Amino acid sequence: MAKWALITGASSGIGWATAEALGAQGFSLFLTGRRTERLNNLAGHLRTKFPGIQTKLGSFDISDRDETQEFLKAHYADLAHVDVLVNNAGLARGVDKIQHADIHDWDIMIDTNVKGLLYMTRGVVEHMVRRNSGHIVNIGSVAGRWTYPGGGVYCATKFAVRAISEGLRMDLSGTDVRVTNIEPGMVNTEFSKVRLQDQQKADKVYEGMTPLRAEDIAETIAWCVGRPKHVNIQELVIYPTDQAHVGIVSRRSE
Ligand code: NDP
Ligand code: 8X3
Repeated sequence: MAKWALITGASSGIGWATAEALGAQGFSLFLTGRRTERLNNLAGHLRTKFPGIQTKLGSFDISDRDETQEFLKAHYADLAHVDVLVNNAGLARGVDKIQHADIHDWDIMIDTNVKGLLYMTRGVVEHMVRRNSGHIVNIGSVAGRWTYPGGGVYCATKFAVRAISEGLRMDLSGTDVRVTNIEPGMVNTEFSKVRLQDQQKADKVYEGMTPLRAEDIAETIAWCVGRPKHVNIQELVIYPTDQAHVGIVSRRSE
């Protein structure tokens, strides 16, 4: 029987790379995001690269409770077979200080990174508990452990991901369902472009340093998922070598 992984935010960055890494492990893949064309391209690419796997797609806005509930309801039977849920969809919006920030940016971050992750978890974990098997991998961040100026609300959402991961692990105690929180530092994806709404500003974020690649995080996720069932990697902080801490980046060209 096929083993299935559902990856949210698979249309780009870490989610896309994770689809490739889990596809290489023989997982059939349920890929979600808003950009349907990207998901179609990814599914085509994966089926060519890994002919033995199956793919399913879900295009919806995870920050929208009704849309997400509709997806969960429509795919209730499929979700019963999900072995691995990678809660990856997320974003930062803006770097303004709290006293100047756009409240709309806060709503988007909180609704996506916290509420969207919770909706998906609720929809999948009940099946895992029933089967007494499964693995939920949340993509937190170093921003879920340490705060930096202009990042207060994004950091709050990732602190929430850490708390949810810990609370869920406690709630699942006594079952064989595992929960992992991956906490990356700087990864060069579309993240900074989405946050700053400007490609040139986004490029400057990584200037003179070597950031993590999406594949670095994907390989780590695949490794966590591939551990024997009695092993749960609870949390992992992964920085690029050029980043000693949030805000402490070695730019070798300076
Ligand atoms: P990308 O911007 O490249 O990818 C983000 C993904 O999330 C996209 O596939 C996007 O899909 C999806 N997404 C965003 N909003 C929604 C939404 N409302 N509904 C459905 N899907 C959504 O960034 P990354 O790959 O870097 O980000 C992945 C995760 O990693 C995020 O949770 C981020 O916070 C976290 N992270 C990133 C770091 C970095 O430095 N890059 C470091 C630490 C953590 P679409 O637009 O098609 O909907
Ligand atoms: C993204 C990493 O340091 O930009 O979560 O917040 S950081």
